[in-house]
Amino acid sequence: MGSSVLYSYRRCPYAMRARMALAYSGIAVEIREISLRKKPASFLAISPKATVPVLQSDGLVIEQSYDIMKWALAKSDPDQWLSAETESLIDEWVAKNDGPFKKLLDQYKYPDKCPDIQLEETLSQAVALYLGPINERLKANPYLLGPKISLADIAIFPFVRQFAMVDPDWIDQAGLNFLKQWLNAHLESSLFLSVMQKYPTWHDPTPE
Ligand SMILES: N[C@@H](CCC(=O)N[C@@H](CS)C(=O)NCC(=O)O)C(=O)O
Repeated sequence: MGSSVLYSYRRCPYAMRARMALAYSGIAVEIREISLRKKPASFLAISPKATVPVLQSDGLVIEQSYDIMKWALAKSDPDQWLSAETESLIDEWVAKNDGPFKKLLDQYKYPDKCPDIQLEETLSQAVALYLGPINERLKANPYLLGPKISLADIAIFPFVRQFAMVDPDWIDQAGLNFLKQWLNAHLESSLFLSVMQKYPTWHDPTPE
């Protein structure tokens, strides 16, 4: 395989999950940490939609984090994070995460941008729609789909992490103990820690 490049942003949850899948699959990739305020021309040239992560590999460009994860797992999935039997269920969890839950997360993180929305309402919707059902599932099993880790856990926990970081006491107050345990296990995992190392900001080489 030729060289692969991932345009990334360390704290972006979409980029985190892509980096984790690539690392898990053992795919060598050059991580280019970019500035979201001053995006490099080489990145905009391959992906005018201009969101991270974007993977470039052998002439292929993948512009969606979940697609990057699946691409990586199709190459190597030693612990079977994804299978024909689990795929549609995982897709459902991820769609719920990337759609309605991400919307609530943004409302919660940036309340100034949504002045009409009440904080309590956002929190209760997030619990009813998403965090509560996850907590219920985790009562019986350590992972979302059962006794084994799957792509769903990895695709979702960076977003739950962001939610929990807004107010570190809230998760306890809300009684989401199983969710908290699951989140902490992922945050302490060597996989997560390995993709959170810091890189200097990438700049395109200046033409001679
Ligand atoms: N659907 C995209 C969403 C990616 C996304 O929204 N990334 C954010 C950073 S977390 C971004 O690049 N935003 C553009 C910007 O901030 O300029 C994916 O799954 O990769």
